[in-house]
Amino acid sequence: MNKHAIAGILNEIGVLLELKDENLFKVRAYHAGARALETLEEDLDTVIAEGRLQGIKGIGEALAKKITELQATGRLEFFENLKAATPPGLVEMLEIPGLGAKKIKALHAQLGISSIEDLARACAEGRVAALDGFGQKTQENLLAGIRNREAYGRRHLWWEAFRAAEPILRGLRALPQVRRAEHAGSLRRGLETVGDLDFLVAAEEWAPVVQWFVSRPEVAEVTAKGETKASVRFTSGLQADLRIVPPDQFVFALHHFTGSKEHNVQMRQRAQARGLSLSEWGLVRAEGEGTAKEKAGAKRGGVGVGPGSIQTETALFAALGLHDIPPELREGLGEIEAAELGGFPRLVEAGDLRGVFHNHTTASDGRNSLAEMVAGAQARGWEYFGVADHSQASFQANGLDAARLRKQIADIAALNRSGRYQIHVFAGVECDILPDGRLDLDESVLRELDYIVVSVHSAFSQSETEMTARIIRAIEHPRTTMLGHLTGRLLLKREGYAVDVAKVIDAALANRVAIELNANPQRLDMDWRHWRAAAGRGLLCVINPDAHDVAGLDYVRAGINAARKGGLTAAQVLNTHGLSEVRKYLITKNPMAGAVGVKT
Ligand code: DGT
Ligand code: CA
Ligand code: CA
Ligand code: ZN
Repeated sequence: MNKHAIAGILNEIGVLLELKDENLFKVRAYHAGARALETLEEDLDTVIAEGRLQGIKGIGEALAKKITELQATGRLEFFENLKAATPPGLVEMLEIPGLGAKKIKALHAQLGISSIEDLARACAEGRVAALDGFGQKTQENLLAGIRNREAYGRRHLWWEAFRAAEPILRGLRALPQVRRAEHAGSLRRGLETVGDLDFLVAAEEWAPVVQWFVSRPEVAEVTAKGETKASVRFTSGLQADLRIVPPDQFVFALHHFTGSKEHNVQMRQRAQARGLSLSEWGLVRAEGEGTAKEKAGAKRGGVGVGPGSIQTETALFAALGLHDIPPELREGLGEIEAAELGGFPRLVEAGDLRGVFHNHTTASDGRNSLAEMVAGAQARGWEYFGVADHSQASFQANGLDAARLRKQIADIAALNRSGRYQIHVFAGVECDILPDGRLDLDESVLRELDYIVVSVHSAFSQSETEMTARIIRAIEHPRTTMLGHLTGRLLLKREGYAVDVAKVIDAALANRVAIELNANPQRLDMDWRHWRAAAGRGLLCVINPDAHDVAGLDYVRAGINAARKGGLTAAQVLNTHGLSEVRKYLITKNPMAGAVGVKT
């Protein structure tokens, strides 16, 4: 077991102990131990092998024994027993925003609440507000948190859905009966959350395909099974539909099941206005009323629109007098009107990216070292890589003060000069926007950096007016290069803080500050719905993975999705531009930008 997994378990132990009402010193010792492991710069296996674990600050004898056991066996008896002794309902309550171990303990002791359902009832009956340290406002927030959890519980992050879908799609394509297979639905449209997966297959023989699909090892339940379709629920809770069609219907079915519903309704109306009828089976002349007839017509290749003439979605759109519409734009938000007037520009693609800016290392709360992150970025074929660790106010993320930041700048300079990597490393920071809108670091150190990402990480409950003024003040700082995760939302978990997005966009435009499209699958912030109009006015987007480890660099794929949904072209995204173009942009904020470690 690696140190991050072990740290995770130590934190869990801390929480479980607190729920059990253990002495707070003991509780804190586990959290401190977890932090010590997370920030350990050396290799844990080496430290243990050399018997030096106990000497590390924050790790005493008892903790060292437990860490060693976890590292060697991946299990810890003490933890297993502790988990078994804690009511699962109490642990689940930790998922409600605003509920920590302390409050859960109070609810349990004073009202006998031991599950989320108990809590919902107690809130509805007003019993929680009456408790010491709770009050009316807390009770309302808890109830809202429970409702959110119910509403969100049924959807999944695009990234999770994508990762679950990929191997199934590959498996389907490898079956001898399968001619074509695609995923459809919200996953293909690149929506930030996905209700269920939709697979579409063209095959002449159906039974073996259905059988293969329902017998995947990750299937927990087969909820429907027919001749040409099946629905399953995976152990992860994600559900998936499979539909099989004859090859000549594939393109119509693909378009239909890609949706969205709103897009489909508008497409059908458009077909009707032209005397045609569009369905999942085909595009036929509307004269033959009735589905069965349509279906038969479509099976012969589509009456009236040229037998077999429609083999691609592009041809399908063309048959209705439309330019091609990329799946990401099919939300019924005016894309059909736009496709009538002209073609869409080529949208940004993953291969367009030449680098990324907002990334963390072990210097703050990242899990890979500077060198590991740089090597990872280089392996992805990028030209440049920006390091933006947290600043001092984010103490929970081990943020850097001026002295530590200067040390990192020197490390980056040395790395650039060493010639060890072809990729250029930019020195930046993710600087906290303090509650009053000032930046967390002084000008004297800010001007030594190539760029500055400014982000809100505290005082989330400010009013919309305060928060908007706060962010705008940070944007107006002469050294600010880009704004990080504009609303702070965590999809399916936490709403963003209240902020007037339109005013922030105006300020970013006025100050020529880029806004980040944070590509972390939980964030995708600023939301795609704002991008088209803003970029049309000249707002520069930067797609950042906010990576905390090397694997996190791949999140850019989720960001590209969101950017495409926002209609962005490569030119509108800063980090599709080459190194010299990017430098030109960065020096508008700091004449010394791009100079760290560059020989002059
Ligand atoms: P989701 O799964 O909630 O994230 O969203 P979708 O868009 O994947 O929806 P889903 O799985 O219910 O259906 C897949 C597609 O099938 C949907 O995008 C459009 C099409 N579709 C399903 N039901 C209807 C319907 O009642 N009318 C129309 N026009 N299209 C439908
Ligand atoms: Ca779906
Ligand atoms: Ca579905
Ligand atoms: Zn951040």
